[in-house]
Amino acid sequence: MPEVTKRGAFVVIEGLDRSGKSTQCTLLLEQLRSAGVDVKLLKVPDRTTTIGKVIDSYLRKESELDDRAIHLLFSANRWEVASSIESSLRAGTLILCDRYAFSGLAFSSAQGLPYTWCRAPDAGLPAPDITLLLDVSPEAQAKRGGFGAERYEQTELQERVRAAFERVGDEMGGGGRWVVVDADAEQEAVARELWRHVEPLAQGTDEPLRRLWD
Ligand code: 2DT
Ligand code: MG
Repeated sequence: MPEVTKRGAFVVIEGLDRSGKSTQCTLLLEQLRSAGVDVKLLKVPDRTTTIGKVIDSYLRKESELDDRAIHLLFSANRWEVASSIESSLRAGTLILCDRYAFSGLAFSSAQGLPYTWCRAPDAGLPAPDITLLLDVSPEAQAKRGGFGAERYEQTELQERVRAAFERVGDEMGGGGRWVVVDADAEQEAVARELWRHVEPLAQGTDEPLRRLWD
């Protein structure tokens, strides 16, 4: 009988702009690697694919698209990597993903698209074992200096996105799969908090892989 091995865990980091999300992903990646964990870092949107290039041009305001059309492209950009996420997890690799379907839900519903409509195209994607939301207050966001020039990088919309993330979190419920982390704290404190949640999953999990939105 072959030895039964654990699959890799699927860890998602979500957050607003200026929440320190990308920095924390890099720190977490380094910490996992130095603990000897086989880990892959993904970023969505992946701006390098054919669909990703259309998304990139839209985000940089070089093109215009209907809100629903861009929402579906963001989702398609996740479906492009869904099977490779799944095979990596089955091979025992931990997948660390910078943003995921929750960003799609939060940003598009904050633009006024119906929430249930926004959920639909991501149904069936591999579900994370844990999602860590880096929650930054508007005050801390402002203190960290100006937003960039991309679409969505403006205070009023970010406040609506923050409220939308709160709704997503409420619907994800308890059970430790959705964790809000205070991202106003010092970088090292945030990193320690993330590690506290990720370390128990670092060596893999026996849990069956779930799908959104189960
Ligand atoms: P980055 O700054 O992290 O590259 O994100 N977004 C992202 C959506 O509107 N829908 C989605 O499905 C995803 C994944 C968040 C670029 C911007 O794109 C937004 C910020
Ligand atoms: Mg950005």
